[in-house]
Amino acid sequence: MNRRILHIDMDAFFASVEQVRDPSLQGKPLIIGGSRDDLRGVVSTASYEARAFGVRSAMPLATAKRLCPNGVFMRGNRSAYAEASHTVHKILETVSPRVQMASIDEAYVDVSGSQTLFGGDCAIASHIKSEIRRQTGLPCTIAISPNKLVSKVASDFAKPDGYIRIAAGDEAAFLAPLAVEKLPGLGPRLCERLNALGIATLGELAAYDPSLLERRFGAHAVTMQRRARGDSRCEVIPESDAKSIGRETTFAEDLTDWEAIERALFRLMERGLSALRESGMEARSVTLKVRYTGFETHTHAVTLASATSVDSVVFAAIRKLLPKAKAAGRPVRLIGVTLSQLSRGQHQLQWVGSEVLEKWERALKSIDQLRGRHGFDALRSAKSMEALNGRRPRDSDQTGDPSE
Ligand code: TTP
Ligand code: MG
Repeated sequence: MNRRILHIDMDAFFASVEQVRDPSLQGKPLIIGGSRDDLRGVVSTASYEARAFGVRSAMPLATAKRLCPNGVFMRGNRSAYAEASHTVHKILETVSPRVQMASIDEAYVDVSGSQTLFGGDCAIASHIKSEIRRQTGLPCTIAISPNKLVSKVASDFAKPDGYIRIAAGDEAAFLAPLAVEKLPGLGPRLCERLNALGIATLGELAAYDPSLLERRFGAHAVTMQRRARGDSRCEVIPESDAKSIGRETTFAEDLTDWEAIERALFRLMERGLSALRESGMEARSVTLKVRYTGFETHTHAVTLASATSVDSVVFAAIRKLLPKAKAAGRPVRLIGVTLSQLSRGQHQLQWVGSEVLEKWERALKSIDQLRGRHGFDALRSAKSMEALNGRRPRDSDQTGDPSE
């Protein structure tokens, strides 16, 4: 089947919402994140007029003030952004039921089945863009290609207020002239190493001798080259499809050593949480599953105060469940963890004004990127790291219904 995946990203989202709320701000350099005198804050986003002065997201407000002394500075209004995001989500669902909100202002839509109804990619994009303008007044950029990866890169390329379409078979040619930095998952350090090999563009990366690349980057080289050619098979996962994310492992022999069991458990949790963040979601419920010798299986669940994808919060919750599992005093055959009561992207609303959470988000994001590049074991918490030194258990991943 000819897959067509749409990626949409709102332009200068928070700033654009403010410009609609107060039209006198239109055409002005607008900086969201804090007041002009806020010495400690950072820029959430800036209007394209402010970007012309070099202002960027995550930059200290003090720097933004220096670069753009005549800019308008504002703290921002979370509920207005949430409302606009919700309206966009609803509009996207009128085009296809397969909508995955990837962040507050970004989504993927599988429009493969909507082609005949709307009359093709251009008609779909044009319908969405004009409906969003009509209902919210906001500009956005849309890309449609055979997969999520190429569409994500392409929409960035077409910003602002743009539309771009990449036909099946043209993925590699589209990516070829772009700098390696443009491919999600290739961070600055890795790009430096690629540049040092004389690889500056994605075309050069795709054409590089695979065995030489593998010598430098290990097994990850294959994935890197595949992605550089625009080959990616990730599915669009609508919120309603993902009810839980579970990870479990069966030990080669039944274990009584709880130190070893816990190490395996923490490793599984890291993997589950990483998958959760990758799909842009958060969990409110954590379930510990233990199967003892003889197949008797117990589950212990805890509901968190609020949904999260932050490792330390989930680790703390599961630690409280461990004494119950140990109390049985029996050898353990299988251990597992399930994250459920999933919701999408709520944490991003808390970005405004929560510096601590923002730092966590960034740290976890860069960890996930490193894992994407060098394999999951590239970065591990000290606790789960020790699991590698012992036997390597058989892990299994499941995403499905928690009631199974
Ligand atoms: P982005 O889509 O990355 O940025 P943007 O929509 O402002 O601009 P564009 O897509 O046109 O390049 O992020 C969406 C919103 O998320 C952004 O408007 C504000 C918020 N945000 C932060 O609060 N801090 C950040 O560091 C980033 C990158 C975004
Ligand atoms: Mg955006």
